[in-house]
Amino acid sequence: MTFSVKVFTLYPEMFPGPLQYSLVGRALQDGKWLLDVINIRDFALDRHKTVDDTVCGGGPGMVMRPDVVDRALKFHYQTPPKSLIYLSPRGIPLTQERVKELAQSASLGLLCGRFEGVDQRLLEAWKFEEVSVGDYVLTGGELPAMTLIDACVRILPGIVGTAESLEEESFSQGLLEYPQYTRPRVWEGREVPHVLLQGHHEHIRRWRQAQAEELTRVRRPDLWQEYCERREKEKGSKE
Ligand code: 9D3
Repeated sequence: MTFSVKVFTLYPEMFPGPLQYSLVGRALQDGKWLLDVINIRDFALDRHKTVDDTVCGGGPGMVMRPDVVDRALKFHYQTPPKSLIYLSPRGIPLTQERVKELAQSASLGLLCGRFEGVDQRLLEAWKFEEVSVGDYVLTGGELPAMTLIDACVRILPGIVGTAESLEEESFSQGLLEYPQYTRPRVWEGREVPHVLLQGHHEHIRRWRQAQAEELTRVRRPDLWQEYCERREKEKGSKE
């Protein structure tokens, strides 16, 4: 089964963009996933190709017209796909858990907003799920759509790197990654930590675990809290 993605956007030229490179780009070339980019402006009704209008009730900016976006969606779908997502700053934050679920779907429909966003009635009529990529403000949904696609495609079955990445994720136990080193052994006076050069695998494992825990505690108190709670529960269930 091929993972098929349709992207509805006012900036189709932005695609495939970064998605043509590296692992994800090779998989696209190899036909392991399909990308269909739809220019919403092609579905405008007037000779000026208008896609937006002023905000009802007043306020700054413009909103994408529901009738134009609806025509684009209807042309491509008889029935809405199971995963129809509007990338939106007020969406539910994207998580690896959700990415894993989305990567299982056969087809993914992504609507990228511009201006102040899309008319609410269109979102309700098509039962869009709203997804955000984080608490900062971007200029549109295209980069978030690419982010979501990249996250899904890298874990598709049969993509090189999948075996290691899934293993890595089960190993990481909700902690940030430990620091990595390569040669040369000394670079500009900085040495690779001694323990990594001794070949004592149990010592290496314990050092990496301690590093991961310390990084998580300092940088991500939210993850550290969850990790500590889960560790307590697992200890309890063993006794
Ligand atoms: C005045 C209110 N603004 C919301 C904070 C309006 C607004 C700003 C930016 C509406 C849309 C956008 C464009 N952003 C996206 O389309 C977007 C986004 C983001 O800005 N941050 C994180 N995730 C996402 S997903 C789509």
